[in-house]
Amino acid sequence: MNEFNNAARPARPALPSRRDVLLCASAGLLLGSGAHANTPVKIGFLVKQPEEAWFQDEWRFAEQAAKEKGFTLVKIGIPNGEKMIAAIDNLAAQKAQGFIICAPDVKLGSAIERAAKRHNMKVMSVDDQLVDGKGQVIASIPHMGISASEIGKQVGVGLAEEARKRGWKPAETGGLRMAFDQLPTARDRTRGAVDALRDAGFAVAAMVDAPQAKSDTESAFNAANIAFTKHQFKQWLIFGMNDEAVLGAVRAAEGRGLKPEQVIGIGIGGSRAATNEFAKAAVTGFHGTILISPLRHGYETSVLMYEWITANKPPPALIQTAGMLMTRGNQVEVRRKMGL
Ligand code: FCA
Repeated sequence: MNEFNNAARPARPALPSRRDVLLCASAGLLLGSGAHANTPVKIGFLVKQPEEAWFQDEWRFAEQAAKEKGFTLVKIGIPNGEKMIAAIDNLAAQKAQGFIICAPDVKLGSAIERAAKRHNMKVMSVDDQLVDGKGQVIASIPHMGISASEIGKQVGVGLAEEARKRGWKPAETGGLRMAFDQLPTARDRTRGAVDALRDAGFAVAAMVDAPQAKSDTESAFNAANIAFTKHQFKQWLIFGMNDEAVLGAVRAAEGRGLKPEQVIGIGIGGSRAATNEFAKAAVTGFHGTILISPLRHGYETSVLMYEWITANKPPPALIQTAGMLMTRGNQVEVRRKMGL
């Protein structure tokens, strides 16, 4: 028996009372087809990497929305496709009316849309936009993601500025792109950084790709180690899809004896992974991060889903959020400006 079948549900008389009927009728007018006034709202929030600080922050802000609006939030980690489908089925068994998802693989998009339809649940994606079998974006699933190439460009501009401040010569500088190209947002972010470095006139001697097997710090560490073995430069600019990618590469650089003065790494995220690094007594090669908003991605998506369920108001098809360069020096001010 499914554990969720036991979820608390209000006891109901077999026949609806006159009051229930009236409530139903007015709720039908107010809420459209999606929800019933007496039915508690339940929303799933499914993320691919629950161990990552970014996703924990997203969940924390989603909880805040749940508390404010009075709905139940069901958080489930979905590291692979099998767990993901099981999680969606569980949500349906628990009578959730909708869910927000950052899928373990964006190519699962059509399967996700089918599962949601089958269970009559609403679905919105967050962070990673879903694609169909042909790799086309599924525009019928509302999405909130970061403006990937813009944020990548901010990384590139930040790197070029810091390199100039340090008086680095482009001919002695390598650019390390931590690559995770199977994920479109990761590809767009890192390509944006490459473009900006070029536009900023800081043409490094070589742009080296370090392909990560997975999107975590350990895979980034391994990928960067291979790149550092193959290519030697006096100093390095390091960038990637997120803070974990850049931190892995910075650790690999340290392991190979590169000093913090020889490394400028700028990540994307700005959650605990980055701020822990800034809190270290000694400066490291992790120079900065583009702070993005777990508040918007966690709280706002949850409120949008809640309004879709209760007021039949669908979310905008696409929301792209912005970021700001955060370093050791300006972190307090930047967090405040981003409302965090
Ligand atoms: C992707 C990445 C995360 C985070 C998020 C906004 O899902 O995997 O690390 O950067 O986008």
